[in-house]
Amino acid sequence: MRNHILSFLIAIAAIFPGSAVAADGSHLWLKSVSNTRQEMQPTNVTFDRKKLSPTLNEAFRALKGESLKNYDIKVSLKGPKSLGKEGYEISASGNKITLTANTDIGALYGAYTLLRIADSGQPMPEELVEKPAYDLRILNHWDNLDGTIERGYAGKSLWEWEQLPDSVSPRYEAYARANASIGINGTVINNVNASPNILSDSYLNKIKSLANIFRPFGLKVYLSVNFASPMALDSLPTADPLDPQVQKWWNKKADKIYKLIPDFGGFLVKANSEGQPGPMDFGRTHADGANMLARALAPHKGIVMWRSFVYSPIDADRAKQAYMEFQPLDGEFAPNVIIQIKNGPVDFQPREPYSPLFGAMPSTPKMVEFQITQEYLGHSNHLAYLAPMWKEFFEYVPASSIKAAAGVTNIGNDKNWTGHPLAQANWYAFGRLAWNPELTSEQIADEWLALTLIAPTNTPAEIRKNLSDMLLTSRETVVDYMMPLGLHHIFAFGHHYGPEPWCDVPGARPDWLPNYYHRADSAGIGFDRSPSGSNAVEQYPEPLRSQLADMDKCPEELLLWFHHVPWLKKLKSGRTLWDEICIAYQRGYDKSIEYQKVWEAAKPYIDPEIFSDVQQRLMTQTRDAQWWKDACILYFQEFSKLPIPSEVDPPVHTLTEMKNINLGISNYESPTPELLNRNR
Ligand code: BDP
Repeated sequence: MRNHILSFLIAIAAIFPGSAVAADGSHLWLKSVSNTRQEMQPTNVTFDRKKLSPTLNEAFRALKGESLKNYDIKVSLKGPKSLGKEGYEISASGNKITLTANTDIGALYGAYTLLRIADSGQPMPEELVEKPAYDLRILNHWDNLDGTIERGYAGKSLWEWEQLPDSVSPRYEAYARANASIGINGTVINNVNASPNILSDSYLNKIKSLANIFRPFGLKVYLSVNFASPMALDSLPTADPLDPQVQKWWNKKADKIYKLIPDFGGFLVKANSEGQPGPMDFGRTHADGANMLARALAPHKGIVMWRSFVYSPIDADRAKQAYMEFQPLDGEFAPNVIIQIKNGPVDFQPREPYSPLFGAMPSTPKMVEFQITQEYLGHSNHLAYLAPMWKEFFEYVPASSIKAAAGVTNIGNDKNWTGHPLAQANWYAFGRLAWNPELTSEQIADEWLALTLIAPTNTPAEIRKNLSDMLLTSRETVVDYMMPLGLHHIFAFGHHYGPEPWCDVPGARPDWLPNYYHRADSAGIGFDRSPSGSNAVEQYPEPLRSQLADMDKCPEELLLWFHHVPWLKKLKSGRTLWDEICIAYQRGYDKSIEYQKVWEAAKPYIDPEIFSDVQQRLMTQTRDAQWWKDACILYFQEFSKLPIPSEVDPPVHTLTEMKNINLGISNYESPTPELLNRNR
């Protein structure tokens, strides 16, 4: 009997990589980091240093990983200057590997790379030289001090503020390690809708203890700050950035922070946006506000990330507003200010064109803000692998034209960190792309699959290929069943989960309501942003501007973003717009069913707990895809008055049923499967 159990366990271990550790997703892609600290006895890993820093000790742990045990690894900290602060060089011949870096953190990044290569079953490269594309690769947590997370769908905040600084969760270190292993080197730990209290002495002491844990992993702490903090915390009569008392307050605050956290990174600011205070409350500009904070941080080498997510109605088209507010300020910002711009001009929609602001401020450092958490992509109920979306951005915005990349994280205190087990791939992909935007979505998906879900050596190639295709097509699938052909923002009010193209909330800002965006009427559908409409295309450079402005040349995936198109307009396929819309909803729905089949076929190779978790979520996704399809087709049909094409399944719900769905959840909650069941 014992033998049977033993051989069963061995068989399991062969199927599930690293299954000596819990297969609940908590280890992310790092199942095989060793617990060994540097030993006195001879080892296959040696350093050209006697004493290892905490960072090098971490490198040691990575290099002692099971899959590297047959290699003889030498680490040298005498690398060429050209490797910079974070780069490394790997050379391998037979079972001998040399890892060279200038710095401890460079060696740590190299160590994780070696582990990744070995763990994912790739061949050791003879020569590999790596340097990150950006000096700053940073996560943005939208975590509130009460433990809730704005737009978070994986539990509560990781930060246990009540217990800090005296007691620290082991997850803080695991979090830092996971980030370092994919090259992330900064974290803004609190919500951009920032509580002034984050800058109070009591919180700064708690943050210090987090920073101490993150430091060996090269992960710097940054804070979102409330622009009116001097008024809220110390009753100053104003937060006017040109007032010397206000400047003094921030200078003192910065000095205090750096005393506690000498390598503190800097501030992230959401100002004069969605009710947040800012310099414009005092008749000043974004540049006045950002530069005042920049002056306080400059002596300590800190930076200000100033967000451009603003949309005061200075034009009838929300998509134009950030550009209009910021472009005139080009060149006015201090050198340690970076403007943080969302990838698209509106707000993290399933598909947006790139924000034209990226091309409009040549004399200002800029960084992109991606959203990893799936606020507008089915929360943690839907599969949407986002690397293809971010790669699409880089097709338009040269990676070299920006200075940094930020990702609004999808991490919470759920055991598996991200709610949907496959959403871990998005955290992973963000880190990998911020390090190297040249990587392909496929490379990253395959790496992640091999490191987490499936053991390459035991999983048939066809299964691996189907899982990889499932990830790679998943974002387009969501676009298809939610908002095809450039439709955008037709979500339910507030929680942004399901469809509500009909939504009308008396008194709400018009640009928070779907019909502001889809503009369906008897003539057609879509937002005319061509010269005959809002002329938002004007903000794009030629020749793209003319292409976008022309209904016949505009990329079809963005058609309804830029044009109000007649229902019967013939598209490239030869079909009418109406038919294409219906077919896209069908295609998205069909794909969601295909994913269930792909998943089912992979069952023998996937850990059972993860298998059934994902299976449940894929079922929810299909149900939601049906909801989106029926709701949108039936609603838009009221305007088009055209029949649903024969290749599209007839709706299974009535429009009235769809309109009656009321999830009864707040802005920041995600509906549970039970709730979705009850409602349909
Ligand atoms: C929107 C979110 C809102 C955020 C805002 C922001 O709905 O919760 O506060 O973006 O980025 O997407 O500031």
